[in-house]
Amino acid sequence: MKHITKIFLTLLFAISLGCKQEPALTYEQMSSSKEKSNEAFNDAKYGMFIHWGLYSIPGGIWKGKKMEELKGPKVAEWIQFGARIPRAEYAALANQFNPDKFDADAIAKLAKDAGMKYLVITSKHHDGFAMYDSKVSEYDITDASPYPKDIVQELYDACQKYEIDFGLYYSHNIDWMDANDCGLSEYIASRGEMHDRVKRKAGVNTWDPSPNTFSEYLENKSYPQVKEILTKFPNLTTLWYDFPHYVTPEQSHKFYKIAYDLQPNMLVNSRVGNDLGDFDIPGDNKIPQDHLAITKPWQTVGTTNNSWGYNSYDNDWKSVKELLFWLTEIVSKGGNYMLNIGPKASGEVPVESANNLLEVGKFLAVNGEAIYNTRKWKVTQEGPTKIEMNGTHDRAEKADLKFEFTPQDFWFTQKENTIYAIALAYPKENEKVIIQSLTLENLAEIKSVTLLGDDSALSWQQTKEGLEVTLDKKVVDPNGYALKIKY
Ligand code: FHN
Repeated sequence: MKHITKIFLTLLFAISLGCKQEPALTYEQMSSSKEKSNEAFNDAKYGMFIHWGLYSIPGGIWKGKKMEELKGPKVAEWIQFGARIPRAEYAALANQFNPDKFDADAIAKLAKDAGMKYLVITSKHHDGFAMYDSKVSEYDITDASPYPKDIVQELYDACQKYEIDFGLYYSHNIDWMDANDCGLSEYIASRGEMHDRVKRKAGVNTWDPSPNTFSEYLENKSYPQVKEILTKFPNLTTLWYDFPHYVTPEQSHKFYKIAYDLQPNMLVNSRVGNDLGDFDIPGDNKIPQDHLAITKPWQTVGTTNNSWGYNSYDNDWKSVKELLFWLTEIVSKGGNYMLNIGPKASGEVPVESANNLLEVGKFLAVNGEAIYNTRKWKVTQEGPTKIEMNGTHDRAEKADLKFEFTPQDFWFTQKENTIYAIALAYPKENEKVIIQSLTLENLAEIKSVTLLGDDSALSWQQTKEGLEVTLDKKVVDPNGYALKIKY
């Protein structure tokens, strides 16, 4: 008997050695293992953001008051905050949410035809309502609304069909239904410093907070839902956390680790909070002026008008020319552009935004080689037109802003021994353009110059003034062109 016990105990010890827990990876180890995903991110350049939820029903107007007459941010998805709508009253919107015109295939095809390589949709925004069939909370599309289908699942499946990479937005800190005061009191108790944002209680439900604690929200909703969406939707390229102002460094680390443990190759954005994250977000509708200071991959997120969620009275749509400016300015600085659509409550995409996206797509069908898979060059742009964009309201407040460009305006990207020069205006017939950054000393000897989308011969010469090119009436896209310059 003793002999058997001895063997059993030896076996048990051996097994315990084999099962020795590996030490948990550090954040640096997790983040530094994503080089391949970072490269794919930097290649993709352009994607679709979708903000869609119960807020699309009021569309920026609550009991006759527009967002501008309410408190807080003017973007339409903040209407519950702005109008201080009690949770039960806001949740009742779910009873009428029946987007019978939602067509996931059409939206994925729109992204494809727009030249977008990836798509990120709000799985749960600040209002706490899940746009997917959640087993963690019944405050979701399939349990609380008459719409029988799982919106996120439909879009996920459609994106697979069109080979559009898929990502999810999740508001992990702010939740006006279930997060009590969104962690504000813990923040003040533990960190004390009173940022203006904290003094303003930015994003906090102060009018009808849920009775549970913020910690209970994290444990019973936020962490479990993140695990849920990362299990339900495999092979995501992006998890896009947002508004992390009151989470602690430990909580940010936990949100990052949950993502890594379930999908180790997926990128997590910097809004996981507390300086973590695989890629940076310079700001909403913000093009960084100091792009060289950004050491991580980065992404500007932008609206097609001035709101993320559908706003029924905001028809200030970014023109095709403006959208092309945003894209070329961002990509020439080495960033990604994720451009938002805000579907209506019906599920329809506002036609103005869809049409403009499709025109940008036509430009990219001809000139995409100058955008996708490129990297920034030492010169990002030359020419007389300089436009700074510093935020969602910055553009709305710049009434005199015109997106008109000259034939001397060029944006540059590079790929190995090729420079691309992108223009958003043609020269007059037979007028020569001179690209001043492409002198012999600034580049090297140019071997060939071609016009993307047109294989016919192009007259050019490299002089001490730069690269002189005559387009000879060639037009490949009404909104502009790109030169491929090999050296
Ligand atoms: O508060 C949100 C806002 O509603 C929207 O989702 C944007 C998108 O970047 N993020 C937060 C504000 O920065």
